[in-house]
Amino acid sequence: MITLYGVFRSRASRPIWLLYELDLPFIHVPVIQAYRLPQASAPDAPLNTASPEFLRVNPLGQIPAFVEDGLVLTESLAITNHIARTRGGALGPQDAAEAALIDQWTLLAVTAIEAPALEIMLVTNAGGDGTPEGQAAIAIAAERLRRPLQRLETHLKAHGHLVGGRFTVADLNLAECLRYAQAHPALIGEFPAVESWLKACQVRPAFQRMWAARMAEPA
Ligand SMILES: N[C@@H](CCC(=O)N[C@@H](CS)C(=O)NCC(=O)O)C(=O)O
Repeated sequence: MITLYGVFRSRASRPIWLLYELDLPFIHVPVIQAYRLPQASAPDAPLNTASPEFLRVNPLGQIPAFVEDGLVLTESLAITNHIARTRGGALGPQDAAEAALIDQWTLLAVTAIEAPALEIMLVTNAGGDGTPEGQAAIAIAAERLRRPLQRLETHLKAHGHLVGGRFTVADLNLAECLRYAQAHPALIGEFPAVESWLKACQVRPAFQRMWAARMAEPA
């Protein structure tokens, strides 16, 4: 049985979305980020990323973490790709070429998309879009995203999805990294194929289920 550590309001959303897609049972341990707690080391603090018990699972002190049959994985997209490869059905690779393409889009997601998209979300959530410094930071992050987004736009216009003309774990991985940039709707609107693909990913019942659970969790 899979054990997945991490609250919904974290990158645990990625494997949880996939587990819901595949209807796979798992034990969910809602470990929370230590920095979100007033006193992570207090005796009555909930299980968190600085708890000794969790550090025995992931010494890096980050969520998500995945444990199954002695295999421990502590990178969200390594977790999704492993699940997809081993029991993903149509959401996983059907041959070596698809496996390579899924790796390619996953790596693009984490190297070219995630950091600037996250910057946009963090600055916006902190109210920085109302200050000149914040606006400048958002403009720089948006500019960093335009080249990979143009690459995606061209690909999605031609193929509809990232790999194999169907929804796969590659779409899930990339949609989750790009989600942070939705705090800048005008930027996403510059790329209509990306915008409608993202919408299609996020209306999937498994995403909606994950999102409802996330929204129900205290902020
Ligand atoms: N590259 C890692 C990043 C994991 C990560 O940064 N997790 C955050 C929550 S989304 C965390 O645990 N932060 C707590 C900390 O770094 O102290 C992944 O994708 O799994």
